[in-house]
Amino acid sequence: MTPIRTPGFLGRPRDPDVHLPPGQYLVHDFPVLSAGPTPRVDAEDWAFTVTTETGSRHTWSWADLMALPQETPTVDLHCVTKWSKLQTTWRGVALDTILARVDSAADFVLVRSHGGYTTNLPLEDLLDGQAWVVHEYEGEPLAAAHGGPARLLVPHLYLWKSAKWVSGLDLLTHDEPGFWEQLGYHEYGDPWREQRYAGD
Ligand SMILES: Nc1nc2c(c(=O)[nH]1)N[C@H]1C(S)=C(S)[C@@H](COP(=O)(O)O)O[C@H]1N2
Ligand SMILES: [Mo]
Repeated sequence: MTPIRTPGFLGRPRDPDVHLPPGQYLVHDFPVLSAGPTPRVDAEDWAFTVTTETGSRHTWSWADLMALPQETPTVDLHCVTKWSKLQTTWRGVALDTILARVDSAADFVLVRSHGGYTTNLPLEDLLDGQAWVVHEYEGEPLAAAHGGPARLLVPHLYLWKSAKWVSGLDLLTHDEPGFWEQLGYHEYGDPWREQRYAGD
């Protein structure tokens, strides 16, 4: 399994404050933040489509996703609204695995969700064990409110990058702002550098 390199997971002291990026506070519940209604997507109908910069499309069904090697990352979550939740455990497939057979020279990604939500990030932030398409949370199927049947998990960036009800990726040669990024949130969103809004 790919080593997990999420800040706050490996080799850090036990003092909880050390795990908290600037301006964040700890929560022990799991808040739900959604910009619209929860789309109801059945696993049987779920599919994940990667479209490359040349227009070639690769699609994974739910069965395809389940047949890929699964990982169980334990990571910290940091929401731009200032709550952080430590040591959450998920199950899913690394983007390294999903993108291994996709030929692309793209540098940027626009992530797409059922319901129309989008978010953008550099392609390299999805690779090297930094991101997963997850379908279980703490040993249970992922609840619809938290993005079930499957969501993106990119824990080293603010949680708005972790698109719920994920439906695919557009691999792009240029950066294209997503939903919150168009509304003034930071294009990258590193919690350790407190990149909340454009210009931070
Ligand atoms: N599709 C979709 N994904 C989304 C959102 C959304 O509104 N729609 N909200 C984002 C934001 S702002 C946050 S903080 C997290 C919240 O995840 P949670 O509801 O599981 O806590 O989901 C992110 N992913
Ligand atoms: Mo958020």
